[in-house]
Amino acid sequence: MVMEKKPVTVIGVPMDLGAGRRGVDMGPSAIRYAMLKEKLIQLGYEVEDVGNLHVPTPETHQVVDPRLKYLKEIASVCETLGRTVSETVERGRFPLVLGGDHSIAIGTIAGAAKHRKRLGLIWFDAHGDLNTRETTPSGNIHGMPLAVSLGYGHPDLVNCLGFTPKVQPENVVLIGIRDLDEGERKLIRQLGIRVFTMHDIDRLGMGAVMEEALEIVTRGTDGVHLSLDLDGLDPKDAPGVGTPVEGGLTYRESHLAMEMLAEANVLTSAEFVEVNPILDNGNRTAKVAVALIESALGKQVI
Ligand code: NNH
Ligand code: MN
Ligand code: MN
Ligand code: MN
Repeated sequence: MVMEKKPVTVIGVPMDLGAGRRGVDMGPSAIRYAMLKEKLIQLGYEVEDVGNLHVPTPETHQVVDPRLKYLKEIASVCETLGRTVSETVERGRFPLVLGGDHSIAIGTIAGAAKHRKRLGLIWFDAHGDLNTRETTPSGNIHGMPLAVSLGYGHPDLVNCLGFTPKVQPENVVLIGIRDLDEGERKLIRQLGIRVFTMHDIDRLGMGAVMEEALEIVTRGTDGVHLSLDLDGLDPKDAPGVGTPVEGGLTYRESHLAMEMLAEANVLTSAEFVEVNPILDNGNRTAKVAVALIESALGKQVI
């Protein structure tokens, strides 16, 4: 079967207000420098790059609430991002968002969910990103976007684009998880979210994991969003991330997941986040991100 090739719109979000350290703001440039556009054109896509959204610099702003650092600034960027993603969908195009730290998922998912009756969500990450102001160990909003998209968190974040929740727990899967905070474990249990930890992936294999994941995110949905945090991969394969955690997905496991997503032909939007070229080794992590994007958009060996 030939995959439908919707024209792609690349949206850069040089956000680092949600992370504990600087450098992810250079993620969009690093991914572009790794030949993203050229590779997608080679794959047969029409590609439009709308450039980067404006994101304020942390040095020129102040932390008001240390448990929700840069709340106002992040909420405002996410609102703009949500509108940009939503307009991209309205124009019949596939939004491909480049981060930036993971707090931007609040905006991307708002824009993606706006036009769907029900959105499925695949969350690739070492972390759960299910913290709230009450449970966060860091005050960093990049540890909160999945909770926010499910309707839990500060109203300024939860009400992005004026509706909540964006996704239902029964259509959300987490993959690659190996570092959860206590409050996140509680929320997972309370909502009954399907979490594929590294332990599950070791036991079942990525093929079986993705088969079950695809069933969950497509059950009763009319669109699927992929939110991929590069720290889901093992630091050996993706060293340029702000919060590396040992024991992650291999290069091949993550590729297999992307290839199965492409085969299923269900993706309606995607984002690739947390690439930090300052901490990287020869732009390796951005190159991995581009290779994963190619696989998710249908690149095959033969
Ligand atoms: N769970 C921690 C926190 O809330 C770390 C989150 N860091 C991430 N998430 N990179 O993907 O701060
Ligand atoms: Mn994350
Ligand atoms: Mn993470
Ligand atoms: Mn942690």
